[in-house]
Amino acid sequence: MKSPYILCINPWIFDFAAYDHWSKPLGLLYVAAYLQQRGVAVELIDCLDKHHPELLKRQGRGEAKISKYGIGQFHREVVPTPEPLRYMPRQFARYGWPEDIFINELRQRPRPAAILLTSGMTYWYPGPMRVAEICREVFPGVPLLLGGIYASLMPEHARENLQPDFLVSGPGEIEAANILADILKQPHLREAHPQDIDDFPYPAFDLYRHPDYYVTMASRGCPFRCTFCATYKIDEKFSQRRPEAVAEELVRQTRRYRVRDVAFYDDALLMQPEKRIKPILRELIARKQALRFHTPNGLHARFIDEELAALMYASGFKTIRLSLESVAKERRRDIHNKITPGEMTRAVENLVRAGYRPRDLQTYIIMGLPGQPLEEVLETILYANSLGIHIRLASFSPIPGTVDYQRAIEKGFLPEDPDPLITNTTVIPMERTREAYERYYQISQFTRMLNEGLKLGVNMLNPPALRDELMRAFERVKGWGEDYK
Ligand code: B12
Ligand code: SF4
Repeated sequence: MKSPYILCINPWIFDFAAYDHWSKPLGLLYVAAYLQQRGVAVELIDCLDKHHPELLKRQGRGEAKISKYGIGQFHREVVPTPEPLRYMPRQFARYGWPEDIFINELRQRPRPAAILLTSGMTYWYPGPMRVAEICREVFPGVPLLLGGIYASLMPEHARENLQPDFLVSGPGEIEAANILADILKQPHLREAHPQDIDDFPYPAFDLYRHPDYYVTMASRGCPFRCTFCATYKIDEKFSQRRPEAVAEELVRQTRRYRVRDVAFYDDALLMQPEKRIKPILRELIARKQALRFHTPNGLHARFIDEELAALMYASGFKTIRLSLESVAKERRRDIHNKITPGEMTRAVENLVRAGYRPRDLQTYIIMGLPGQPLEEVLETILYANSLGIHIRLASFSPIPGTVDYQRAIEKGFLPEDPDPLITNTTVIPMERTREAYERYYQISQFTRMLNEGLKLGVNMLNPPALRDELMRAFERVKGWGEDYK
């Protein structure tokens, strides 16, 4: 290892639930790659890495258990539930390595010149907070730079609770290089920053001992402004990369890391389809790449015409999540008219014509917005179920700076200055009572039942179908009570 070097850290997740759905600290990997490109030696500690040899030893495994398409469970240890969440009838856990594995990882390294700590969801702040505490103990005096989503959305809270030496809000490549220019006394790090999004390097997956999949972005930001979304606060402007550059990256990087699965983190991957996504997919098909694509973030279904659906099928899109949010007219107008039920139906028809089964497709439905009636959620669920597609309920997580955050405060659902912990998506924070939680829990169980029915080839809401398969599905529903403690 060259000296001096920079240590990048992806912290634990503290939550009721967490799963590796192509979950990588992509922002930190972009920052790391940018520094590497400028000659800085960089190391990574990812507390969520499932391949750590000591973790595997303790789990009694020779190798990490990886499911279909490269995803899998994080190591989980139950921890005391923080005070504001005690009423929740679920166990709180730390996801990722046991703490001592992390401390040993730090201790066996030479002292870094700086630590670059990233942060995810705002309500996951206990993770970066604990990492910051430990880093200060093991490496006192080493400058700590904090960036990422929590740092971008709640900079004041982060400053107060983590006390980083530097906090970067928003895109971090250039900012981090400028700060490190002084720390490392390398003035060249301030110079020649690219203007074009395609001149930034690929994310530094070389820092992983064993990548199970690759993650990238073909664009940054989003041109929409949905009332519950804070994307505009993280990336103010919407920019898309050149299709040739994206296709080249996918070919090169998946060969380099020997992976077939690729997740796109874009907020608006399908915008301007003729100029962007279609040429990317045509190029990949022409180059005969046997890749599998996943879009954990929702897609704008209105752009999926017959041609795009066919290209998605031919190029290997396997996980397709379409943003629906709500069928209610007023809601749709309010959250930005980004999709109508008619457009959703057409997108599903096009995808089915291209070769997908409806149950291969998934849709996001939002629930728990301030003042949103439960009937609206149920109506949307019924509509999505009539299309035969898998439903993913996304419960509202109020984010500072958004219209719905303000509304939640005005309607008295949220205090003026809430602990971000109570904005956790699992909490259904609008009415913080066990009864409210149970109502929403029932909706989610109902949805699971519909989804389970689709897997069995049964539409649960179609009475003639209520036969043996339905009874089998009910048996499985009973089993789900297990995680409701
Ligand atoms: C991909 C994504 C997901 C993925 C998974 C992400 C993951 N890593 O696990 C999936 C689809 C699973 C997901 C789920 C959810 N998400 Co989401 N997601 C995103 C998204 C689109 C991109 C995040 C990302 O990685 N960006 C890519 C990189 C390049 O950006 P970045 O991390 O910000 O990094 C840059 C800077 O921050 C900085 N930086 C980063 N680290 C560091 C470190 C240092 C030291 C420095 C200097 C700089 C720096 O530099 C980087 C490069 O410029 C964001 C929106 C957005 N545009 O950010 C929402 C977002 C983070 N998600 C959000 C929400 C609401 C959710 C859900 C709650 C939705 C729901 N209701 O179910 C769930 C929660 C899941 C859970 N388990 O709790 C919110 C934030 C919520 C919050 N309270 O924090 C966001 C902001 C979108 C929104 N609606 O406003 N999400
Ligand atoms: S379309 Fe998606 S990313 Fe864009 S503002 Fe709406 S919710 Fe956010």
